[in-house]
Amino acid sequence: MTANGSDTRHDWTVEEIVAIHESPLLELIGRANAAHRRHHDPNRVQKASLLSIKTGGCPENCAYCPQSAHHREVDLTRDRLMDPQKVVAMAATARAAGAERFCMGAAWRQVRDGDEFDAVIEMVKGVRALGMEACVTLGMLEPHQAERLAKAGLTAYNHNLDTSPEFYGRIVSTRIYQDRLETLAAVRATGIELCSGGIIGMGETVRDRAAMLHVLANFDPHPESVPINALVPVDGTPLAGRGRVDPLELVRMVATARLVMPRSTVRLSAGRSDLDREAQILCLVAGANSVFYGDTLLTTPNADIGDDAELFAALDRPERTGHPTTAAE
Ligand code: SAM
Ligand code: DTB
Ligand code: SF4
Repeated sequence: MTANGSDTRHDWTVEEIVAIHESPLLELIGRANAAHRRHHDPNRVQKASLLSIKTGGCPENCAYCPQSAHHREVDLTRDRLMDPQKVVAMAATARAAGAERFCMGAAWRQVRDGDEFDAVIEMVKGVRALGMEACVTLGMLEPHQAERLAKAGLTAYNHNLDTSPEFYGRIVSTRIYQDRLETLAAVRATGIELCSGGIIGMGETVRDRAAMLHVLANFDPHPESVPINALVPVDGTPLAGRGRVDPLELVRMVATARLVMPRSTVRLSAGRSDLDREAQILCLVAGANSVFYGDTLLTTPNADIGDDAELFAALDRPERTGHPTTAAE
């Protein structure tokens, strides 16, 4: 807590964040849950739906990403920008399935003015007209492009820092960390919410994880939305051989993000398909309050819809899950 009693700080040090991350697990989860309950409804988990509106062929060389044109061995079908009407129809279907937020991703290095950007603007307007939150992730943006997205009613712009400034060069060499920060600044200047987080499991250290959270937590205000992804290792990418992360590492990362950015929406993002129901619930107890819902993330499989139905039923009322309770009948 600060002197004025607030637990929202912008002056964290990396050492403090490492110490939080490395604290005894039960204490960490307990503290994170208390922070979560101070600022959020503990029973509310927002469902967001994700759609790849333009797939593959990206000129950037992000080592984790199946959509990079540099990773020729990846088995992925490239796809041109989708038709806005089709995108909005898919958003309506996602809304009917319970999604409140619709996130659209394009495998672009940066936005270019012209027909394709005009089409994205149409998508944003269409999604907003459905009464849903709209988020897009389109790569780097210039201030005037951020302004156009704001005018179209965009709720949030996703642009992940992915890892620490120190480790970043090991993951991407076609752009620098400063490029990411400049896009985030351009977005923030328009009043669009920031959605920015990262990936664990790429070979980074705990200090790198803490250093990424440090950059995010020193934004004032904090990013409204912080996605925490576990690497989905994809064949043909340089990180294909990395094992899956231990679910408890994800719990620690979520809890640490919750403690250093207590008011933000922490999204349990890629990698959920490898977590059993109980590991996901631990992440929710540790402060995650949103998940991506639906068959696929951008190009890789997401958690199974049937499993998610069971997860949400279990969170709601135990007797609906079909698992008998131990209480006397
Ligand atoms: N091209 C844009 C950009 O990089 O900002 C937007 C799309 S990009 C696919 C969005 C985010 O997806 C990346 O920043 C990264 O965090 C995440 N991502 C991509 N591939 C992933 C993977 N294999 N495992 C986990 N997260 C991944
Ligand atoms: C984010 O942080 N994770 C989502 C969303 N923002 C765009 C993307 C995850 C992508 C996982 C790999 C894939 O499906 O291509
Ligand atoms: Fe391109 Fe984004 Fe994938 Fe990097 S993460 S290769 S910028 S689509």
